[in-house]
Amino acid sequence: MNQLLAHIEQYKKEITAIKISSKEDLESFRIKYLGTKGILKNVMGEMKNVPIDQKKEAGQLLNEFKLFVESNYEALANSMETTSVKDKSNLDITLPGQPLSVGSRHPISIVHNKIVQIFQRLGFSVAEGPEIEDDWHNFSALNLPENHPARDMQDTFYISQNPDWLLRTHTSSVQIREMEKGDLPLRIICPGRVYRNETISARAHCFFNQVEGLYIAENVSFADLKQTLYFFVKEMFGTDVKVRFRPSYFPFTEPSAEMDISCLICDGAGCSVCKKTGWVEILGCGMVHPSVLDNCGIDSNKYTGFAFGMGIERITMLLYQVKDLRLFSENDVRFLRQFTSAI
Ligand code: 2NM
Repeated sequence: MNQLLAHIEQYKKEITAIKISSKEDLESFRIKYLGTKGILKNVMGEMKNVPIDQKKEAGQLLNEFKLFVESNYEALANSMETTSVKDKSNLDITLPGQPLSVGSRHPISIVHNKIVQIFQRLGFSVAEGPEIEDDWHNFSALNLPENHPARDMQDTFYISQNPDWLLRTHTSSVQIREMEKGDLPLRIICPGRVYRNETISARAHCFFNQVEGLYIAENVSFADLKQTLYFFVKEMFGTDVKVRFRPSYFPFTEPSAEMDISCLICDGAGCSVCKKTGWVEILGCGMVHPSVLDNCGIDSNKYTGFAFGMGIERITMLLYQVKDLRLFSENDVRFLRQFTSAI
């Protein structure tokens, strides 16, 4: 019993004097005193040598010692945590700071915002609609009745649940919805994602982003269309850019046209981007077909309008000289972090 007492006193002194300065020291302490082959276990083992009449007293002593070791271990562990924060003796204030990773807008968002801002200055407001459409809003109302060959121009994803439903192939469906509301005059742009079933390549994807514009009022003419698009192009690509219109065909407009701009890469001299023509196509447009107006309950004898549509990816590729469409949806930060913009 006396021997046990002496041992405990000895260990207590030892423990009180201990100073640790690292996690390793703390762990050594734990192993030495609290481990499975540690001092506490050892001292507990001495219980068997204590005479029966002293066992009660010895048990109390040992319990007290156990609590002493455990509370000391906790205190040391706590002091470790606080000193590691407080101890600034080896803090090197000349080290560079922790870099903050700053995000940037997706190039498609940047160009989307630019386009929206330009048209908002001309009095257009933004309209949105569903990405899952019905046949009427995506096709029939746009002068594309069932079995019309022009439907083949759009490789459509249909929804198996309901043969009338599909993923919109253009945002013209939003414009149909707006025209059906009957609030005239109407001056809107419709940005949004559209879907087409195409083989994925550097120039095609199963989805892309579009901005379509629509202006319906009395006496709207092709001259208004041209002037609006001239303004857009100059704001978007700069005042030096040249513009030309070519006649084209769309079922929902008559007459229809496509608009080209002089190639930004070679300034019209001819390169791979413009396929040596000096011109690149950027949008389709035309005067809204009277049947489309009638389909939406608008009096085509009283009202006329123009419409246009462009792919945001295409504009972005021209503006930033991006060669492969797939870069826009791969989310590779090495590509994305090159675009910084306030908008
Ligand atoms: C284009 C080209 C030409 C267009 C037509 C309409 C609507 F709804 F008014 F009939 N919306 N968008 C249109 C016209 C779209 O995209 C190349």
